[in-house]
Amino acid sequence: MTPSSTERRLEALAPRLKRQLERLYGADRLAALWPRMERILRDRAAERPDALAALDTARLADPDWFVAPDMLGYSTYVDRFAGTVDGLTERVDHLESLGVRYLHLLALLKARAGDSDGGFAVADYLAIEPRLGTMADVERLAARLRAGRISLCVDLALNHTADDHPWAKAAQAGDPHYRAFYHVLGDDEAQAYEAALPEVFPTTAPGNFTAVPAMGGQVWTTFYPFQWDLNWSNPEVMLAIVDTMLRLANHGFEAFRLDSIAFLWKQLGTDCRNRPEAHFIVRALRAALDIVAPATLLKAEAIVPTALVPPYFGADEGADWDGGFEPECHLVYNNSLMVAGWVALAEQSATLPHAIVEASGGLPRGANWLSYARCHDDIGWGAVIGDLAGIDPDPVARLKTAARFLEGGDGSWARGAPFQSDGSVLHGSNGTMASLAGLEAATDDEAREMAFRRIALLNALSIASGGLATTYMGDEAGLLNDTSYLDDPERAHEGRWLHRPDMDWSALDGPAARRISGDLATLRAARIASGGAGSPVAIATGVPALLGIGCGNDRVFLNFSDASVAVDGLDGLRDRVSGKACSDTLTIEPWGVIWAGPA
Ligand code: OTU
Repeated sequence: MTPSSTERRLEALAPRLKRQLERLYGADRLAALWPRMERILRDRAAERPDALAALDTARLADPDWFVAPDMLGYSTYVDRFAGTVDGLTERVDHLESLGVRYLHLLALLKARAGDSDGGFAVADYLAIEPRLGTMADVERLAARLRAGRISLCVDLALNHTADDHPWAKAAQAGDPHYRAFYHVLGDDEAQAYEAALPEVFPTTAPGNFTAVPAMGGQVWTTFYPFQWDLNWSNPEVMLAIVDTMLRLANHGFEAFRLDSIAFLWKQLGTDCRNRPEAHFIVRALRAALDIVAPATLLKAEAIVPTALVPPYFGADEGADWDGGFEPECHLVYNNSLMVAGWVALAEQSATLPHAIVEASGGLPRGANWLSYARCHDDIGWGAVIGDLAGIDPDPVARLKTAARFLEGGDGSWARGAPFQSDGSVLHGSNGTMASLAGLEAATDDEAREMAFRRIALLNALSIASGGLATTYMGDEAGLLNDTSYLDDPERAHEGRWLHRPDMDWSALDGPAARRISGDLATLRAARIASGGAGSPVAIATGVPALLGIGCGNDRVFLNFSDASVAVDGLDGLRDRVSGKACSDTLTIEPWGVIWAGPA
């Protein structure tokens, strides 16, 4: 990087960054803060390796580079996939065979000793988990991936550190500088906040505070007691995290998954989620990244009600600001679409995904959804209550019915399990894609065929909706629920391990893997042929179980029912799934997909 290109970007984008910092910390504090921020930006820019600076230049010239029909992703724990980082480097060919262009590695950074919430209790943001390898190994992996046009993504869990992170340890040792990195409250104050706070893990980590004698009060712990929420109202946290993020970008990470990003700002009397200041923080991070490492993507993980999700792409700041649109994240998980797909499968109705596809349009330039059918977390049902409220007078009852079905209720082909509930309240459900879709329970060829179709149906929803469609490790092979976590005292309490099996490399040659991966390849090829990526378009079908999505030049129809349905008006088109010409009235088989494009 020539110093002048950083300086040019600094000059152009400093107003954006300053504006957000001023809103968060006030003009007085900004004056002292800014020279320190500038120093971090310049120092990290000076360290940026040439290969990454070249990527910056290339991507600035092509800001939509990741909104592409062939942009498919993969997400995995390193150890469960390949043991170590080096082991993973040797398996990149598997990712290439799937056409993956984006790889999200979970639990890569050094985690807390003992239970670490699957790596989401980070003990050192700048070190690799020692069991997995070293930063040098990761740099080699990143270079190998880059050569194969695969962007490496790492989690940045910015809401909390582990209780054994050096900052937390210094705080416990009485260092006032680091104590102020966290929220320490008196009992009454904590109780006053608690009154308006929901719980993320009500059964395994009830409440949002943990009494820590060494801290002399209640430490804010939204998730597990060993995950200490950072106090973002302290500008020192902002400086430390910007510096950390830019250092990681210089190691070759091309994307950051901003974990639990909705939780960053606390405000008494509110649920402390999705606060305006949380958005200002993300805008500040984005501006810093755009100055120093503009090749790098930000991805928001905001598992919140549908209507509150699009703001994580950014917003127009309005008349008092001539800067116009303030970007936040390039990518945002389309959690609601994922949830809606499973609801549709359970209730054999496309009503909910239709509503979510409609709500998913109109993306800004240089932005896309991250779409997916499953991930390492549970399927949390709450996010779509608002969408269903417009469709059903009792959305919670309706979602409970869908959840119970997927959890294996009477006569169900699904084999899931309730998460953080005994099944009587609405929270989340666990299970691998294959087990939830019916493969585990299938005892004959007919049932297996239906399970394969349901898996392809949800993969089609993810791919046809135009997002960066990401497969969770093992789902391409149809891996089933893994109950071995119950024998491990550190994991037995955490039901999400049910769907985090070890990769079964021998299964890749088996019939399930060949069928599922084959269907994935067909869908990928169809999307590439359609030219579609980015904002999805909902197509009304008039048939309750039939979802229609416009993808590029094509129209995709997904049959969410165990009965055949007919679709008209496709004469002259070709179905990219079967390869056959479409007749005027076409029958879509149970759980089938038709991807109709120009012949
Ligand atoms: C994220 O998820 C991670 O994906 C989880 O694996 C972590 O446990 C958690 O953060 C803490 O770091 O609330 O908005 O219900 O959906 O915990 C993000 C389970 C989150 C997840 C939820 C979550």
